[in-house]
Amino acid sequence: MEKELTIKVKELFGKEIAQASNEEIYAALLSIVKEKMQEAKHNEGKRKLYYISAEFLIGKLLSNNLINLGLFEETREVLKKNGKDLTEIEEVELEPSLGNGGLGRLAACFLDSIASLGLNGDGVGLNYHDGLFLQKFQDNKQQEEKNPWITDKSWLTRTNVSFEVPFKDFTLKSTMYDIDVPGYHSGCNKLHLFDLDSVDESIIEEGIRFNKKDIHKNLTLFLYPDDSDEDGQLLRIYQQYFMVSNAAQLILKEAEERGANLYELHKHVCIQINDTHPTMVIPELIRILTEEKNFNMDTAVDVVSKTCAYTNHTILAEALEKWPVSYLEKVVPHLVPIIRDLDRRVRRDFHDEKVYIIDEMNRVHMAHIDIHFGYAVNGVAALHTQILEQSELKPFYDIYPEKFQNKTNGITFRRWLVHCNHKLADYITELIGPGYLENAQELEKLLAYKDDETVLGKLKEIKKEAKAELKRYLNMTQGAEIDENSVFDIQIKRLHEYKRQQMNALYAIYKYKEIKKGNLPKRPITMIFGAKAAPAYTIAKDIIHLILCLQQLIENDPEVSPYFKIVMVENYNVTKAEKLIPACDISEQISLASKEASGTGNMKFMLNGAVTLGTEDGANVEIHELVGDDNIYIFGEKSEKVIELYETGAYCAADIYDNDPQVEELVDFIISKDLIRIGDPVNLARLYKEIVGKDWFMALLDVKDYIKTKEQMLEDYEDEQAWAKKMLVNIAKAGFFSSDRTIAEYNRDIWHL
Ligand code: 26V
Repeated sequence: MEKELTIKVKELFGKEIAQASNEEIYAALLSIVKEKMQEAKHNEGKRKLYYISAEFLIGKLLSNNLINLGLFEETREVLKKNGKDLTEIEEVELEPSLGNGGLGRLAACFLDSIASLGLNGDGVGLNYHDGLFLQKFQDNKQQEEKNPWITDKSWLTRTNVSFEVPFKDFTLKSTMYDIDVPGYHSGCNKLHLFDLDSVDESIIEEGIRFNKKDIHKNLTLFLYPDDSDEDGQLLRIYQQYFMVSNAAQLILKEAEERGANLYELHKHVCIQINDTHPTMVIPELIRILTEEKNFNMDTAVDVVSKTCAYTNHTILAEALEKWPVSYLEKVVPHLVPIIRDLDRRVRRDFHDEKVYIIDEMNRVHMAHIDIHFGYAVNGVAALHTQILEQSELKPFYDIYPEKFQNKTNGITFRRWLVHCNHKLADYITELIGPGYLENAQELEKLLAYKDDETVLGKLKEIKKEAKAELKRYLNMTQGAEIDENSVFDIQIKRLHEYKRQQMNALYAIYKYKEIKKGNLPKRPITMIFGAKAAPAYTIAKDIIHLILCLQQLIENDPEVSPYFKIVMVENYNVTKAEKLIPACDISEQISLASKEASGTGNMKFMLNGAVTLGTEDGANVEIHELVGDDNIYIFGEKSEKVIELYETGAYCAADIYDNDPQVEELVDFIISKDLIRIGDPVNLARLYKEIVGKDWFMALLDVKDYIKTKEQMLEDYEDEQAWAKKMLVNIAKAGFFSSDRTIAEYNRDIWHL
């Protein structure tokens, strides 16, 4: 690397490494790494996977690519020798914001594992210019700003591949950009991101407002543009069809280039439909095969059904896509006859309106297309799949039990351990060798050190360093002052009522009041939040407002601030997650049981030695089984009970509020004089009303058990040795959650590459 970097820096900037700026070194490294990846062999195989996803939350790529290419250490040394710091050079890179949260990050972890396992599989998505908005806090409220990330020096490579995508009123010509995806010590795959040359960032007005009707200029501008009105929903349909029409054309082109007989497409291709966003790939493929390749309808339906598989990522009704037929008519009228035909087939074969594709309100249920006309359906954690089979998708499970499978999510250890916490990774390697990086189950070898004081001491030391590092980072990025000797209690994830940040805020109110009463904690507590709220999601924004107001209230109260602190991290993203996760003591995974399909943050925290405080939800259930009762803190009602409460409508937040003075006191604080003085009475009152009057995600149901369990956890934290042992067990048992395991299972049971 030394020689290459020297030559490159000289060639590009006429300088020596030591004289070059961080920007120049970044540019040189980017160029070297891109060249290496372009030279690398693409993974091969008769059957090729296309992972189609509206989101790929890939994060910054420099370090990760260096790690996977086996060049990380070497590069760091060369830079160090020349007085440079790789961490500082990484700051130059802008984070692509091509995803919202778990679903997009999962897609990115999967690409890493697919490449690392040497499998022939590419990602297909869209090249959003501004991706997800940039979050700013102003007057204790979230403001959204545009978030451009594409510069002339990026990981994107423009290709010559281009397709015509037909819409009702016009045809658009796409451009395909590629990002290389190097496997860990293995071949290289690609992420194909489709774009439109006419997209124009200058149409963005203040904040993230733009003309939603100007499709030529706005198509790939934003990820998930606000769809609270019809124009926004139409734009989503434009985006989705643009994505899948390009994908379908690419897939057929590549299959034909490889000499595939399209009547046997399924032997050469498999398509993973990541949530319902790419569902239109099914009718689009059928359309192309029948219109352009002379297939009859039955054969086209048969071939496509044997090619596509669907992953479900949520049971939340409001997140399950249902497009009005009239909207599809406005954007992609040529797909409507095909969708109607698919619906007729379903009605011919089954006489249960719950499984129809088009409902009585003339809405197309996208998931229903995937389930009927795909060959596999999977949930993303054991509990989630069980809920799909037994309640949410039961009518489908009764028809196609053989299609349903579980594939518990995973995370790539290359990013979520080696890159973000190399001190811990190095120490693990010192103890058990590097084998765990290719076979994560080897982490269990750490259990041999469960009672080894030196090892436990070292784990604590590494955690403490990560906490000090986070302290520096938060100070530098947002001027926060935190105490590395306090307990770090962290909840970082999208803001949603089902994730129950509001319940965590009620804990903060509880703690504030306790301290005011003189019940001081044994050790200071730092509560850290990070979360973006969808721009049109009012209550989510009100919850952010509450947290920010509490942060200010505590900060300015000298009676409380020495013992308790809240920090809400601005613009939470992958880069920030990489700094926060290694420093965490208590990992908050407190969704209402049954609602969090899996969660993947829970896995990242565990791998980095945090202890989970969670409900029996999503993958928490599997974490619990793996680490045992002693190494996780579980509270709250179980999913069966919650599902029953929804079915019977028996939950009433106001009853709890009226009958429990402690709960009443906490909730009332939201509209107390203390908070109204700081915050906006409209927002706070609206949130108060929502919690007392509705509380759809049942924060009040679990809040007391939650407080009790967190208090127990804080007490147990004081037994440092016992706590360090919990850390060790969590790390040792995290191997199951490697996305290499997940991908091996997808391949074994669904893809057969
Ligand atoms: C989407 C929406 C959009 C409209 C408003 C409400 C709402 C609520 C939830 C969602 C989630 C969409 C799908 C999703 O991101 N699921 C996440 O997928 C992760 C990877 O499988 C999983 O770990 C998370 O538990 C799951 O929420």
